[in-house]
Amino acid sequence: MIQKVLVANRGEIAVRVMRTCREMGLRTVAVYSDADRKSMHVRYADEAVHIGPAPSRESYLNIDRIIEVAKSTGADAIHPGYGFLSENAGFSERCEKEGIVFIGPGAHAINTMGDKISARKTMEKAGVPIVPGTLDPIDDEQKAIKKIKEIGLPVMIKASAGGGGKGMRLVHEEGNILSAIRSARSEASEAFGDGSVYIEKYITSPHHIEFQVLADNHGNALHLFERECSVQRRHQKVVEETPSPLLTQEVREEMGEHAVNAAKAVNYSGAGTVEFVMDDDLNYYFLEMNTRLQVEHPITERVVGVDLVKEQINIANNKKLTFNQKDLIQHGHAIECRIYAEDPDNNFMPSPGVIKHITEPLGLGVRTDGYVYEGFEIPMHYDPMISKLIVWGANREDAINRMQRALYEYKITGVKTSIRFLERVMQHKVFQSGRYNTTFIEKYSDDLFENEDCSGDCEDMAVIAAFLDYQAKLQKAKPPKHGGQMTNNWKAYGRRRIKIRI
Ligand code: MV4
Repeated sequence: MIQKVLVANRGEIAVRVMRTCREMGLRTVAVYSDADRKSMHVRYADEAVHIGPAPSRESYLNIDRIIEVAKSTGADAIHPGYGFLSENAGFSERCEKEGIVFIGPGAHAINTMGDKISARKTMEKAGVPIVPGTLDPIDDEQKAIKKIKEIGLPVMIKASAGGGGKGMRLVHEEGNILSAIRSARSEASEAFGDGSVYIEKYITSPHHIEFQVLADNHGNALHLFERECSVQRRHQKVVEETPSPLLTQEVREEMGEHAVNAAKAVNYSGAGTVEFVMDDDLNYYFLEMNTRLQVEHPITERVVGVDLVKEQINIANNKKLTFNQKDLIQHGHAIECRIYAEDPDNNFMPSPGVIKHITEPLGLGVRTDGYVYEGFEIPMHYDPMISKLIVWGANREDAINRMQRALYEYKITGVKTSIRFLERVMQHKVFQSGRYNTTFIEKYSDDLFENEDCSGDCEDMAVIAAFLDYQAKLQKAKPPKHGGQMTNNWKAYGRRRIKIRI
């Protein structure tokens, strides 16, 4: 049985994993780079070991060093979190070889799902609907053109080794087929060392719906329903919710069964996510499987009432799942907003820096998974996500209202954040209607981003800008106690729903 877990990650997910370890009575080991000496995960762990310089290649991706630390600290298991080594089949295998439990699936599942062509073949065999297209890499350009004419334009050329949008080319016109194939191929060779590409019919304006699955090492697999992840920008998710406002109970059950079959087809172990694209008529197709715990896992935890990290650890201990599919129901509604240290009104430019003040929302139905504190400097070397705000409500409307309340309470100064942008998403009629797809942010960018054109609001804006300027001057002269100096500014922002640029 696992006694001590090394968490091969940083930031909020490292803290998240260690919280469950603490509840389960397990000892924890943090690893950290030069840039993370003062990171929360280092303080939270029972022990922390420095593993190298800031660049992840030399620290959080350094397999030899991480294994060495597991051995020197006597950790008997490694949790990889998400990103970094979490979907590295070689790392999973290496852990096994070294007699360390990898809290995640085996190399076979990671490899099969990591290669999109082998994933499509495996899903086809398992009866999981895949996007119409090819099941083999393109080896002859003329045959590819013929095939694309059969499928019908538009199509996507995708890298087999890709995922998350890399090595993808959309083709609308016959004349662009060859250049799309060639550029996807060269981008894939460059990025993944594998230039294999294949063809898929393009699903226009799709919804992104994913299913959480759990599978133990005794042949039991089940799903924990869906997450709707269509609010995204450039393949970066921004808001996730569950249940999906789009699904019917019938389609939900059908997709859930397919997700379980996908997991079984690769002899999956642990927590995984099966991604689908869906059109407005609820036609859905397998896209890929993520063989890790995902960023947005907490909304599932809240609505289904399961600690996914605890399940991962129990499964890694070869325990059987303690519940059946029919034991699981979706209770109420949960939404997650990702809070980034970036400026949404300046093309989401990362805004690293020192957190000057932070007040996190609390109260009924609110969870924050974060890792920063006052005085902490957000390193520029890693993903700029500061925290995740997760709320629960008895129904979707209550959850949206609660999210707006929580975003109102959230105060961070020192770095720019996406909080105000998220408030605009929550207030948007199309988001509130539940009838949005992956084109939402782009399509409604005029409503969601601040811009120079403030039309009728110009006068209000000038008044408030002057007020804020006056406040700023006051603060410089006499800094108030408790860092509460921004309160009035936030109220001014929050109550006047106008576009303002200072
Ligand atoms: C697609 C698609 C439409 N048709 N494939 C984007 C990331 C990668 N996981 C696959 N992606 C897509 N593949 C076909 N055949 C649309 C997307 C897509 C998308 C998918 C999920 C979530 C957000 C997205 C945003 C744009 C495009």
